[in-house]
Amino acid sequence: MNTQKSEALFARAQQAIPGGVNSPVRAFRGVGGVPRFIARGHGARLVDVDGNEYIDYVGSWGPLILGHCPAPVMDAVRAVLESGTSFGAPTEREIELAEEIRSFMPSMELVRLVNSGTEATMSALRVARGFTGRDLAIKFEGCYHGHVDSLLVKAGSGMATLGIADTQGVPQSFAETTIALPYNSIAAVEQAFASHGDRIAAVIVEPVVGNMGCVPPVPGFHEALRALTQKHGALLIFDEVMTGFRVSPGGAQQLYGIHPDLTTIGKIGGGGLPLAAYGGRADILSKVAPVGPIYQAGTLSGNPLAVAAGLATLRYLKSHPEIYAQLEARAAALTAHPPAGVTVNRVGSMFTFFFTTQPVTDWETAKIADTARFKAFFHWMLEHGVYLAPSQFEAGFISAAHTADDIQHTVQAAHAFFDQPA
Ligand code: HOZ
Repeated sequence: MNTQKSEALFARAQQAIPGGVNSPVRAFRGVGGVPRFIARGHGARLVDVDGNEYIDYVGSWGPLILGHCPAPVMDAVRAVLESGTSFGAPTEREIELAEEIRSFMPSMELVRLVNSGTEATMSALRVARGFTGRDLAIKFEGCYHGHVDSLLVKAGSGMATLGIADTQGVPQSFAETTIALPYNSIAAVEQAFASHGDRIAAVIVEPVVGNMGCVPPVPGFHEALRALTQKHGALLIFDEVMTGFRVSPGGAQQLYGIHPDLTTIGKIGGGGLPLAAYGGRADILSKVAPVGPIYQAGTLSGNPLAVAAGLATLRYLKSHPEIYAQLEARAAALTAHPPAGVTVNRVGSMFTFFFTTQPVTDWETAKIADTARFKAFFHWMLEHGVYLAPSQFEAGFISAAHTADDIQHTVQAAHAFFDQPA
């Protein structure tokens, strides 16, 4: 496979951009080699600058549930483009998007639009602290909620991939506001509440983890979080940046029947443009400025192009509910027969092939995966035209643009890897 142009661009990028990338997970550090510089995408395909084409299971790390360049989204963005790119003043479509989000997730009684998942979780946590008057937050090891200072404790995604246990640059006093517990351990949460119950503002959780690879909740986990937070006067924050509109139209909260106090969304909600949101109970969101004393703001919040893309995506999903059955079928076909030595985790169209024989239920069980073997697998798949996330500790995503043939090609390529003589 010719990668000359990517190689040249990567060398040049490193002279101008830290590590040559604008987000660490893009740098292929977990797998080695040269990241592919992308020229364009169409449907389920990515094309790099050397003209190599790949079936894309990254989907911009989750947003592209309709694939690359879906006509309804492209048309919607084109239609608003000529009216102006930013006003810093309210527009009617922002209301429409907030209403649309609420129709998918009724727990989001009031919704504030922001620009990124990080902003959404940062703001939700501030609101939880402001509302409860408490400082501590429980998060789970291997979950990643963006690069919010106090949430970068035992975080997944790029932190897990790069082996950065606790980032520098976060004051100790910020990190001390976070209690990091093993995912899926109800006992650990009970114990934390028993010790610090009256100081805990919130529990923030990826209701299906995507950021240590895909790790589903065990039965009863979310119910326990709901009950314990309610009992102790803390708020339950579902970080649905990845799962929102993905694992079901109404996200994980619909799938598991949980009513969180606050929710963060992003990715699909922005239709591939920079948009995210936080929202939840009206009595809590009513404490946010300008109605209340908790401050949060943004020049580009509710950006017209991003709002148009998000709205078009959500409306398309709403008018084509059959997409979810198709995603389920394609994902089931992709993950049906994992090779020996591989554990597959999947919820809807989120999946991870873990290179371990043990069930993966938390960071302790995820991190024992054979990352050297994953690395060989990743490059094999790339050579065979399949673009997976360049880390063992990330989820893969299927879009409505993936065909049965795409899945078959991917399965065949994967099995060919495992069929090689040792
Ligand atoms: N949540 C995504 C990765 N797990 C974000 C992508 C990024 O960090 O660039």
